[in-house]
Amino acid sequence: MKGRVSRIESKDYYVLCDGKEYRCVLRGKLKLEVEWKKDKLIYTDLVVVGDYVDFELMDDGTGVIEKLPERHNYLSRKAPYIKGISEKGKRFEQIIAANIDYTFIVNSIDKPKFNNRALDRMLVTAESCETTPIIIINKIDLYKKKKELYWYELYTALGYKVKKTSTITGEGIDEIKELIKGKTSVFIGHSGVGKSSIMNQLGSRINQKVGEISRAWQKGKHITVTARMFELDDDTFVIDTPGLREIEPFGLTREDISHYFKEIKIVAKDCKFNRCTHTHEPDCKVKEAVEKYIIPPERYESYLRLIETLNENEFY
Ligand SMILES: Nc1nc2c(ncn2[C@@H]2O[C@H](COP(=O)(O)OP(=O)(O)OP(=O)(O)O)[C@@H](O)[C@H]2O)c(=O)[nH]1
Ligand SMILES: [Mg+2]
Ligand SMILES: [Zn+2]
Repeated sequence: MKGRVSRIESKDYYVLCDGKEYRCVLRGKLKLEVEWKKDKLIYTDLVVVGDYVDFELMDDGTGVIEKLPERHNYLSRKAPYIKGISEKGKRFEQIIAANIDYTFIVNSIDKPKFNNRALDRMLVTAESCETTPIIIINKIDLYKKKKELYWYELYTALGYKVKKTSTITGEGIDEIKELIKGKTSVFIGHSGVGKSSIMNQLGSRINQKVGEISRAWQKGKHITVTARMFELDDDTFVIDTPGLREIEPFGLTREDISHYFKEIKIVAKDCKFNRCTHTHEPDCKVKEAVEKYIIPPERYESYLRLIETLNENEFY
């Protein structure tokens, strides 16, 4: 039978097939095939949420996954340091979910405060994994000013799709429902920004646990702990994920990073040096454009931070 992995609990893989969820395990030999990799983080990436799998149904109603799935694409990040697993100076890749069309990057206008640096890292992550990012600015009910929201204008002007939402007033939710039709969408963002709250409004059968009113984000308490996929109709899937403290792109070089900052890429071709990093070089058109506010200084700061983290733990 064919299905799609909706959640993973230790060694159990739950697979959606014809509206039913089957509890499956991996065929033993699948694990042997990759045992030489030894690393636990890679091991957990054998089968991930969003994978299409073949499974054999047993008499007791559970299933066995027969072979490793092929992926159209997947959203991944640099795995965090874990003592005893990460080798010195080396960071592994950790897959968040597979076969993704849209990566919804959820931010809140307040509680927790809007974090543009984190948003920029998530944008690079989403685009480098060949998924289309869509920015959500949630908790818009907390924004009382008359003038248009600065961040909404900034990211819209950069060419990104940006949606303002509130799960309290319902603003923007219908637009999200429209966008997700016929697609697989994953929702990422820091803890407490409202990913699960939005998810609960997308389908009547979705009932994800939500943080206590205005407390969860203050304590840095993570309400959602594992990724979970829901089927809204035959070809519409949404995936809720735990609020990760850090989402950094995996496996990118400096050149790659400037490539994903569109506004930097455009002016960078006129820099004096071909391999200009736009940090210390003379005649750098990027730095000039920042001074003239053609490139938003906040974006340039994000770019510099990303380049810095690359220097700290690069293994290319
Ligand atoms: N004011 C306001 N509060 C909201 C809105 N959406 C969610 N919240 C509140 O924000 C808190 C966190 O919401 P969650 O949906 O649990 O956040 P999450 O992003 O899923 O958090 P994790 O699962 O920890 O990653 C809850 O108390 C929600 O009630 C909104 O649009 N406006
Ligand atoms: Mg959640
Ligand atoms: Zn330059």
